[in-house]
Amino acid sequence: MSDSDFISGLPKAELHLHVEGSLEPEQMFAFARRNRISIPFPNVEALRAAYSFNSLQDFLDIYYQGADVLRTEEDFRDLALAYFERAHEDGVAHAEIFFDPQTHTARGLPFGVAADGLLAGMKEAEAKFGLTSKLILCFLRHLDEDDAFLTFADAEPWLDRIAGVGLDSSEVGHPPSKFARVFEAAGKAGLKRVAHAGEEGPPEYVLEALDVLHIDRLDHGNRSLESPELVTRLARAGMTLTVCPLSNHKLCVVDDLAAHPIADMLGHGLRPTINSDDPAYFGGYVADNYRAVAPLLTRDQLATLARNSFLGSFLDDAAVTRHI
Ligand code: ES4
Ligand code: ZN
Repeated sequence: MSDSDFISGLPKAELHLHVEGSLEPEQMFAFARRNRISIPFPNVEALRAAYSFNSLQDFLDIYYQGADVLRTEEDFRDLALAYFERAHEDGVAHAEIFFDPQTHTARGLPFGVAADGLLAGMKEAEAKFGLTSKLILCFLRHLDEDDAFLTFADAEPWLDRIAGVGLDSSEVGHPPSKFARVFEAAGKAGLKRVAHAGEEGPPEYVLEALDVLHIDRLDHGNRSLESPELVTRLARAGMTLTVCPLSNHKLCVVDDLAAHPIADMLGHGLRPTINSDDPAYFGGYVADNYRAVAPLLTRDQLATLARNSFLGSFLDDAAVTRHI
């Protein structure tokens, strides 16, 4: 069996997926047409050609602009369902997806347009593909904590359908400690907590995510490897890292996929998983991300990464056992 078939056939969970980052250029044009909005690119090819980034901020600028075509519940439902269909083809049995409500409420959309649309897509994906999912509300860290609290208040009627909170957007200059109080409130409300840390930011930001935000899972975490003490701590805690190889390459977090630290992470006793982050922007869905690092790994290690994805999920123990 080829590596590629082996990878597609591995049952896996996807734990780091920004649903707005699954908006394909073709879909962007289709939503723009249906909502009668113009896009500042003449066609799909020109848009795709703009997907060349030197940093996280370079990417975020175009990503927030792209999300402007999402206007209705149906848009969010269609977006989610298209992602789940593609993920299902890659052998994804369970997905925990991020959304950025502030990107949408700042444009005047009520919180429920995104939330109800995504929840409808999630329900349909379970019925159609048997693919289960959970929804994670991400706070934009370039905005202040008061704005995050307003968003958390908006989310109140939906909290029974939201598994956790996360923290994303521009990392450097916006340390996890900026969101200490809103993460504490989310914890008290019984939500799981995750945060992007150590993507571009230093190991100290990962420490803050652990000690101040009390995270249940670490998104990216690459720069943890610069601190042996932190690596030991993450390994001892059994902390799951949601690693995104194609994203790391496209955003220049790693210079060369052949030098991706995924094998080191496994070697140090960490619990990494493989994920696609923003597949429409970074050139591949989850199986493509496994394929990107497959030359660095044995088949046993690839299977360990897939198993880690269920162990690190927010599924209950019985469901995890059914999957692994
Ligand atoms: C993101 Cl790769 C990445 N990092 C931080 N925030 C994000 N939002 C969407 N993709
Ligand atoms: Zn991300």
